[in-house]
Amino acid sequence: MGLGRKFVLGAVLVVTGLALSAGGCALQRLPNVPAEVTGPPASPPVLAAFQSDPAIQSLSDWQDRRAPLLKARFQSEIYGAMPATVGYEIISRDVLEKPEKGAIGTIERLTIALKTAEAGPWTGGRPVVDLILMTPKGKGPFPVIAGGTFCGNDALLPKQTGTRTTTMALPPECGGGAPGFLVTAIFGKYANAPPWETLAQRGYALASWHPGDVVPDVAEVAEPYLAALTPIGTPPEQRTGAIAAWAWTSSRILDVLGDDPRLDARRMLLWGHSRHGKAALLSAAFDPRPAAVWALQSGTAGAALGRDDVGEPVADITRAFPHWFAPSYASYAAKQADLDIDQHQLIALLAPRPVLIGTGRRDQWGDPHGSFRALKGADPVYQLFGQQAFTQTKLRHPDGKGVLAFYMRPGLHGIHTEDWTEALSFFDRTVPKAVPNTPNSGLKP
Ligand code: GTR
Repeated sequence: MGLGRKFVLGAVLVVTGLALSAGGCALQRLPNVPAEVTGPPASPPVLAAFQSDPAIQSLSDWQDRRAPLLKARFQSEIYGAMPATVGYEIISRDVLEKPEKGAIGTIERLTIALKTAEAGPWTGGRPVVDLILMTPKGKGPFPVIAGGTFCGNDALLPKQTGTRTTTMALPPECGGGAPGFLVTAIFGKYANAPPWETLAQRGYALASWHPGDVVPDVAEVAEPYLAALTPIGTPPEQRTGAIAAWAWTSSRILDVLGDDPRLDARRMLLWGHSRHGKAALLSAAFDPRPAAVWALQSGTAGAALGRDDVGEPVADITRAFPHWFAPSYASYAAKQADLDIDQHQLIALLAPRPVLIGTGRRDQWGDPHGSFRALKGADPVYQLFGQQAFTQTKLRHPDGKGVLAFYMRPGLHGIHTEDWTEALSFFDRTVPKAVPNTPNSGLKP
């Protein structure tokens, strides 16, 4: 290496180091949220009369009347219309790593075309999703942990660095090619890629895809993709938002995973961080197949209550990310309390399936307390299904009892070792080790 290049490299390292320590110190000064739960209970009470629907007295009242009403309301007021389910086609399947001696399992790349009701601006007219599927060695069918990646799947494939796995526009957070070490220094060791080897050792398969292959996470370019996914006849203020499109994408991926005999279709577990946590919750609210969900720091329009003015306001989220939502959501910007639904009702739509909500003590924007109270607010519906009540009172770790669980780890917004440790022990505890071909009791929605 010439002297000039050494100098440039040195300068880059020094500037990066300074930026990281300045940014890191500033962030570490963000105050902790209180150690005890604060704030009012979720409203409206989940079983109370809602609009013209009388109070819920039984499980069938919930399933037949209230759940469809809430689904309609979440679409019209927050997320926009869910796209129509049409089907998928596997265009290619490449084995990137075989379970040879020493290898921990098989790594495959699938290219999947999603059929849509209408042709759209995607190359070839329909969305094409890059899916990386990692299956452990040994005899399945394996439970599979499925979730979206922020910036494409490149970081999942350390041996293939340099491959650009998406051709879609990426948001600025993806750094326009910023070195992976910068991203992981700020957002945690697992910001870009789940700990695949640990998962494999624990007997889980991993499915990761890039939701931005369907709707790019860039407000300036997302609209034509959203328009193409919006069912014909939908009022303009309810056009499909990107979170709904990504939730729909999760369901299409579950179509693929559910058809794979190496995977256990009754143990497909959805997870997501932040915006993808919002999408994971929404997806499972509309799709009975995810057997459990882990939403990490999903915040506003995720697990956090929105009517209490704590955490990220509707005004901010709809200004920064107008493409994520139905245009109608922005009309609540100055009057959040006027929205007659809240996120505990979304979580309740997942009942009786296990839900783990993860938060960070310094992530005020993600509203840990509002997320805890949302679980509490959803709990009466879980009890209707005969599930053990959500009795957790401490924020730090789940109490290891019910299927609703919460944790708050130290630190900021990101994905760290502790998050995966909490998630795996939750999945180990709540998702039965199914014997192939026996009914997976307790998990059926
Ligand atoms: C933030 C946004 C949050 C959260 C987060 C993320 O900028 O305000 O709602 O979704 O992005 O996805 O990382």
